Amino acid sequence: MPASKAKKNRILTGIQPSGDMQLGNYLGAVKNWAKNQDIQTNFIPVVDLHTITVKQDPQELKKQTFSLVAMLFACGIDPEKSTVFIQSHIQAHTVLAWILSCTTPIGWLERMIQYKEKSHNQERVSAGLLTYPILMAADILIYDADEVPVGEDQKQHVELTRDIAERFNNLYGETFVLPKAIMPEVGAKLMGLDNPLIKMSKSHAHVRGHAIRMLDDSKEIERSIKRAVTDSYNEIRFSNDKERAGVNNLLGIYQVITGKTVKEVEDDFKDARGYGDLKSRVAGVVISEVEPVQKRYYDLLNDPAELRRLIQKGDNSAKQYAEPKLADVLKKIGLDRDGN
Ligand code: AQP
Repeated sequence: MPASKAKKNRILTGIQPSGDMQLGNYLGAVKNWAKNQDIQTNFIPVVDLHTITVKQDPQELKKQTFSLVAMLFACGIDPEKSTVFIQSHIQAHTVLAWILSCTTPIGWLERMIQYKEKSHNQERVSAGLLTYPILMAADILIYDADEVPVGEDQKQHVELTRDIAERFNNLYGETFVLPKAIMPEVGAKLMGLDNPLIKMSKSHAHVRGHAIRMLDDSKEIERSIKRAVTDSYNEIRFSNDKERAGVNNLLGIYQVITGKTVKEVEDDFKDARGYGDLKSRVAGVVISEVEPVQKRYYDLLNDPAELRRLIQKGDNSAKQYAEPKLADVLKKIGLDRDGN
């Protein structure tokens, strides 16, 4: 088949409205989704139903959800090429999740590492925390996604999705595509500025000083990077040494943004005067990277009618895939409305 006619891979990749998008979400994920949108078919749900497994302030959740959609477009996701939609607007996801929960053994869920970690030492654990990988499976399977880009922590959930799909296919006949987890390139994982041994996260309890948020102004970015944990070696080079993880992280951020090789990055800093200089140069490239994104974000946020239109467009496009798929599933299990 000529390359131009080859079927594009279908990618499902969600993002939670659990806080302001941080630089790790952008450099490690969203920027790549935008880069690849001509060669793959992207489905990008803002997974608000996943976010409520942990208690959220309702007004804040609503604000974060709409803000995140605007941020995705500001980051270069093109509404003409990718389907961005709000998970809770497509009710077929939750219906399918219920159906799949009836064919999924509870032991499969209890084995999930993330469930064990998140429920550990908690007095009350919601059923949603246990069953949310089934909702994630529904999110993926309802679009016949071929690939799901995930970090190490979510790989097990994609494997579970394959098991869930396989079991359903065995019980009711070929229905679901078995999706593959794909891991992002090494180096695209940003670590916390305050603790470079943990991943940078938007919902971190003390997000200031921990993460660079996409909406931080230049002063805030400079301040956060200036305070970033480093070491006493005063040597600017990449290293796998845990003690040097802070400097490694700053160099990694510089590298992902500039697209340079390890050697080119280290050469750039040959003349640097210590970590102070490293930090101000890293802050400089970060600011140049996020400023145009911020401008596009505020332009869109100041045009709520356009934002609503884009959300409606994404929702409608997602429904065109999700609803017929759910209808097929309902038919297979004997819940369709056809009396014959
Ligand atoms: N630090 C990171 N470095 C590289 N990639 C990252 N991603 C998240 N943090 C980093 C990637 O961003 C995408 C969307 O993530 P998500 O919002 O669905 O959930 P997450 O991975 O749990 O991201 P956060 O910021 O850490 O959110 P909270 O604090 O709510 O848990 C994913 O592709 C993820 O790999």
